[in-house]
Amino acid sequence: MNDNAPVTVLGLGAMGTALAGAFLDAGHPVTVWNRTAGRAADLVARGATEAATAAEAVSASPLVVVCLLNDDTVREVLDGAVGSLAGRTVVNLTNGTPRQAREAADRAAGHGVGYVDGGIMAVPPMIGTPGSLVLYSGSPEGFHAHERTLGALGRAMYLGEDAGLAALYDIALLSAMYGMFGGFFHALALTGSEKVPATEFAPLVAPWLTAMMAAFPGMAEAVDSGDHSAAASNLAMQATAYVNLLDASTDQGVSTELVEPMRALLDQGVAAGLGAGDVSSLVDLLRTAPA
Ligand code: FVH
Repeated sequence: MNDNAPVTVLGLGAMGTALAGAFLDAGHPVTVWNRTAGRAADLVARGATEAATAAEAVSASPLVVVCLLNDDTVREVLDGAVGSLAGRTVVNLTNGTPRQAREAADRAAGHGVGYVDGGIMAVPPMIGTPGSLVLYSGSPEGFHAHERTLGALGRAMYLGEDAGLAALYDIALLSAMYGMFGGFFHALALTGSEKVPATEFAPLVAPWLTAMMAAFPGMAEAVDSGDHSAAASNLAMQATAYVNLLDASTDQGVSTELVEPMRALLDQGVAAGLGAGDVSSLVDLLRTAPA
């Protein structure tokens, strides 16, 4: 596909609007559709064509990028346009689960549609900038035919033919993000209990987390090898110190709901005889079903 390949975008929320804008900036003819009329005005002023129905929008391009609220919404909209979809590639950038992505790929295959699932690791203002990463998996033909066009959105990483992989990576990265947010919010509640302004404390957090993140590669190696014996800060010591985090929170009038689960997991690690090793062994305890 060349730089002028037409693209259709279904869904003009904050993200869909950013995606359509990036395609326009890259010189693509863009057709857009949104359930609620009126959200396309700025894009139309920039050169996009607004379709009256999803089916009409789909008919305009070989590549159909979908960015709607959730999987139910995607199913509803694509079902309504199914007569126009055969022979086209759908790239679904709506957040969802691996199971939903695999089911969508199966449904698409049944209608002769190439299906690529995606996970956007960016917020709308980042789309089209070097900091934007978009994960893809699913139809290799569909992805490679449109890889250059999709490059307008940010760095494109193709994870393989299994349509569920992009959603798996996406959800895993979001899990890491929400864990970080949870820790940050708890820390601000603690310091705030003594009237420390959040703006005064917050600048200490990023350098501390950055220093701790240096341990990630070693922990990942330990998880892959199953050898958690190399521990600069052993699990049993951390389980003991962690009690202070909970006690201090209670003393300061701060809820422990965000930090309790880690205490339970550390205690489980000690009970399982993992105390002398690294905390990376806790990953194994989180697996409740065979991988
Ligand atoms: N925004 C972000 O920071 C994140 C970044 C990572 C990826 N997510 C996911 O992207 C999907 C869309 O997110 P969004 O930010 O565009 O969301 P909204 O601004 O709320 O827009 C929602 C669009 O979905 C349409 N919609 C909702 N329900 C229906 C329906 N029943 N039928 C048809 N369309 C529907 C809605 O249309 P309207 O309300 O304007 O008529 C918007 O176009 C999402 O999966 C994020 O998790 C974003």
